[in-house]
Amino acid sequence: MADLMMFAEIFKDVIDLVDKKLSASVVTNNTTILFGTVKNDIHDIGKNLTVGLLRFNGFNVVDLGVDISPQNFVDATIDNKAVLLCLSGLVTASYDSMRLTVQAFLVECSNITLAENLYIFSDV
Ligand code: B12
Repeated sequence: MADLMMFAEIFKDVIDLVDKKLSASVVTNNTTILFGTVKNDIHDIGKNLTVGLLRFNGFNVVDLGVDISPQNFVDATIDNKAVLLCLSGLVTASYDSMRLTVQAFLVECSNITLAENLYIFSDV
């Protein structure tokens, strides 16, 4: 566990450094991916790894952080015109949060303008 936490800290610092060096120039397409760990979950090592790798491969990734509510995901998807939503979560409680997040999109879709094709991926 200690080794994993240490790795996560180092990886995050490396990503920050590379991000600063490459800045926006590494973004090679306009596809916006929204990423976040769902409500009631604070695990983010795997999320940060995946976000970093997507950014290195030219995607514009908006990382919302951890413990994100369904409504926050909906609002951020609209604000950022995201076409891909990635939900991360490791604890059992995150199953419910993911379900509620997808439900929130189904409810909101009927009265707001979402990206025409929104794809939702989850980690579970
Ligand atoms: C590190 C860790 C922690 C750290 C988290 C640090 C951090 N900043 O993330 C700390 C110590 C804080 C922690 C806290 C807790 N933890 Co914890 N934790 C772990 C541990 C050991 C490793 C998880 C990890 O980071 N793995 C490494 C990463 C690289 O792998 P990954 O997350 O799977 O990510 C990969 C993929 O999933 C993918 N990915 C990630 N997101 C997404 C999204 C999409 C869309 C896609 C496609 C892919 C993708 O990318 C990664 C690259 O391959 C696991 C046990 C385990 N072996 O998994 C327990 C574990 C997840 N924790 C657990 C628990 C219970 C907790 C606590 C509730 C403990 C407590 N009582 O306080 C709290 C959580 C509180 C909360 N509300 O969230 C349980 C969950 C059990 C359950 N069924 O609910 C586990 C399974 C341990 C266990 N066996 O009991 N934890």
